[in-house]
Amino acid sequence: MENFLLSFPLIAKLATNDYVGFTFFVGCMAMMAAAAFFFLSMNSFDKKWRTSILVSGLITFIAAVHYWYMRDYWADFGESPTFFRYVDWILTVPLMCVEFFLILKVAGAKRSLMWRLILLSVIMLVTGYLGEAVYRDAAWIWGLISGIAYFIIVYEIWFGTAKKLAVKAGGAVLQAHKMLCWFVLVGWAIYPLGYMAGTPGWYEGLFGGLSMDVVYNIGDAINKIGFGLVVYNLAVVATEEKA
Ligand SMILES: *C/C=C(C)/C=C/C=C(C)/C=C/C1=C(C)CCCC1(C)C
Repeated sequence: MENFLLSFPLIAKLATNDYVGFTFFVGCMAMMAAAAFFFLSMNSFDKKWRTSILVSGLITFIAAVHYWYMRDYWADFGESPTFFRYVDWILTVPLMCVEFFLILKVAGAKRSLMWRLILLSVIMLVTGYLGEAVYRDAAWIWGLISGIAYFIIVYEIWFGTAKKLAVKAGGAVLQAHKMLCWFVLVGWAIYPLGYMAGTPGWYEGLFGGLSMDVVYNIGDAINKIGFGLVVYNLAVVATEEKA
């Protein structure tokens, strides 16, 4: 009996040198903790900010669930859980676009701004998926198209309508917007590096030593939790100012 159970273990063994598996494991825990933190703190804020904090919670919660699956997938098959990865992103990245809209609503942000950002993020991710999973031989072309969509997002929030609204709102909202802009410019730039490390192309070898999944996992932890904390901080400051 004992031997029988041992041949069908319920949990996969994590080798001590499995850095990828380790980052999936820790990433999962970090996302769970962050989600609990955002959900539980939600009601201590002024009504106006609750939806923003709720969305921070949803982003990390959705990621936690996907990390649970990705951790398993990696442990069982030892390969990148590309499908789960992109399902996670296609849900969470648009929600990050919603965050921009929500904090800029005080300055009169329109839904069209939100939909524009969401559409760009979907283009960025779908083309990335095509390059990474479907047309790997042409990965650099799909990566380039994805990168263009990414740059338009960066332009929009740094210099476009979103920026103008942030300036109009001023104060804590402008500060938070600036921080989120930095996350998108620097934090999100981590992903194309992972992509180049994990797909074939002229850039091969440039990032050869890096593991795509480790890069993506670090990017996710920084961006999803960091983004949420910026919004959390805004809610704290704005609620205090009012009190
Ligand atoms: C929580 C997940 C986040 C914030 C994921 C963001 C993903 C990106 C910014 C991905 C960008 C890519 C490019 C700009 C080019 C190569 C393909 C991608 C999809 C990795």
